[in-house]
Amino acid sequence: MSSIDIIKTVTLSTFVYSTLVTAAGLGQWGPTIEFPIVPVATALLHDTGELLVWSAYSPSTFQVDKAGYTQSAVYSPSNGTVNQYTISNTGHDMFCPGISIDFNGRITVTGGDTANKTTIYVSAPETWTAGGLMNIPRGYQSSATCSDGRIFTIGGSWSGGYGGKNGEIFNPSTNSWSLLKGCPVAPMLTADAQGAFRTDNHGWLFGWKNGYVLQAGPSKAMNWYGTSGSGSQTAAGKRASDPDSMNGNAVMYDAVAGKIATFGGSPSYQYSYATSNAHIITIGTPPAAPSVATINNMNYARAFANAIILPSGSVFIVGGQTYPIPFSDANSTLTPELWDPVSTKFTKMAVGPTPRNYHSVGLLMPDGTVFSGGGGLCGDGCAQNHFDGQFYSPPYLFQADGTTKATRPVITNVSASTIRVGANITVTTGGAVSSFALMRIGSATHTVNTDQRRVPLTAASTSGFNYTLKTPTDAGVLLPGYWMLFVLDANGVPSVATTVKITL
Ligand SMILES: *[C@@H]1O[C@H](CO)[C@@H](O)[C@H](O)[C@H]1NC(C)=O
Ligand SMILES: *[C@@H]1O[C@H](CO)[C@@H](O)[C@H](O)[C@H]1NC(C)=O
Ligand SMILES: *[C@@H]1O[C@H](CO)[C@@H](O)[C@H](O)[C@H]1NC(C)=O
Ligand SMILES: *[C@@H]1O[C@H](CO)[C@@H](O)[C@H](O)[C@H]1NC(C)=O
Ligand SMILES: *[C@@H]1O[C@H](CO)[C@@H](O)[C@H](O)[C@H]1NC(C)=O
Ligand SMILES: CC(=O)N[C@H]1CO[C@H](CO)[C@@H](O)[C@@H]1O
Ligand SMILES: [Cu+2]
Repeated sequence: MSSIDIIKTVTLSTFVYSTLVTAAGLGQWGPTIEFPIVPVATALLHDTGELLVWSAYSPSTFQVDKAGYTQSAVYSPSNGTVNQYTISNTGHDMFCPGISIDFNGRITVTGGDTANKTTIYVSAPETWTAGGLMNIPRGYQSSATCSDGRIFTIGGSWSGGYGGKNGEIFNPSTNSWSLLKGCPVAPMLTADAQGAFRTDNHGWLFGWKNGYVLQAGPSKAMNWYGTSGSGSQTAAGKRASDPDSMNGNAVMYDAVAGKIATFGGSPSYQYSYATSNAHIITIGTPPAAPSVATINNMNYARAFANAIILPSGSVFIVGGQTYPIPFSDANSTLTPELWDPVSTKFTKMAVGPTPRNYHSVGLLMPDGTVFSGGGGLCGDGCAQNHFDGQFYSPPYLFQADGTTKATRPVITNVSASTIRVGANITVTTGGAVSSFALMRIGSATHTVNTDQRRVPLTAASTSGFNYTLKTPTDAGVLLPGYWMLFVLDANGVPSVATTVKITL
């Protein structure tokens, strides 16, 4: 079987916009979309706007080292079609991996059930290709694309043995990994009740200036990892009094200002009370320590939630449990909330019908909606398997009554489809608009999405409905790769995005 033979095509009969009526200001959930697998991991395909999802060797269960292939599916928002595939040619079961999207939009998936492999999704022509083996086998590591285009990873004792999962870096141009002896994992370990198996899981990593990566959690301690030469590590302080916050979320909602928001998590991976804590971390020139502000708490405690940055700068926080237990839907937080970066307040949104906990995902779509899906992978017949997802429409897509769709601003032209870091972009719109944002195309699994990032843009000059926007000059801020360009009107209603490629 080739890497991408279609197994089955399903066109959904439910491809209609939800007519659910919700109160003003809460947003709206669309219909439930069924998948042939549990969507445990996901990435947006930059060329088609389709949603790629995958599980393990099986649609519904997993086993480390059981088999070298992965079940996947692609959902096409334009017509509601789901195509199911088996990815077999790289011998990699990509369950519980690290994911990073590189400067060329290649979705780089590392470790997991097959702990030493790297498999890369390439579009046009779409194919999965083998990357070099990691020096250290890993599962539950995180990875981050760096300002020079290489991909850093650290942690990951869920598979491939316990402990010693120090940093290494992948060079896409040589297709190979190199250990960074100056990047020890020890400073970023949590004090998890399950010990080494858990202490290095799901690092909150952010590629930043000069090849540095900020590790902002989930440990109490934050660190800068430098990736030049043989690597470096510098302690970066603590998130105020936040405890270890495993399976919490951290999102760079304003890269221009160096702003990261963090939400929830629990001291241990499981059987540990989640917090509702929230912080703003402000980063500057590494390795200077960030500043940290403790802000008002979320309405709910959460671990295993997903946090999705919207083009407006608000963050949609969905799912999770107040007391995290893998493969359980007890204590689910079904009410999502929207965080406003200006007031720093959290507002409860429309209740979602399905628990989204361990092994759930969330992702921003080019139409400004949010995909929320998955959860489970606990064997055939397990009630916590959620073979489905829904698109949530935030309040910014509605008029004040909360049900009538808002008229959206329209992008009629963008001056170039490829833009160098620091160059101007001229965007032409169908009418007056007020703000602009680049949103990096995301990937998600296990609460981690190190690809998503928001870069607000300001107009350097305006002529009619032609807006010339300045872009940041540092590749650590505007990480090259594929980004969605949104314009927003005076009411904060976003356009549908135009995808552009940012290059060095
Ligand atoms: C649905 O759209 C995708 C592209 O987004 C296309 O490849 C596929 O053939 C379409 N399927 C049907 C049944 O129209
Ligand atoms: C990679 O991992 C597989 C099993 O997970 C193992 O059989 C193989 O020997 C490993 N390869 C190397 C080079 O370590
Ligand atoms: C639209 O943008 C393209 C580049 O993407 C440019 O070549 C073209 O001149 C623009 N057209 C108009 C009408 O502005
Ligand atoms: C961006 O546009 C502004 C306003 O038109 C201009 O002053 C500036 O020189 C441009 N910058 C670049 C890098 O082209
Ligand atoms: C906007 O730009 C287009 C080319 O992209 C040009 O034809 C048009 O005259 C410009 N309009 C104004 C008001 O500058
Ligand atoms: C903190 C909390 O709500 N814990 C509950 C989680 O669910 C179990 C099983 O339903 C309850 O026994 C706990 O009280
Ligand atoms: Cu997992």
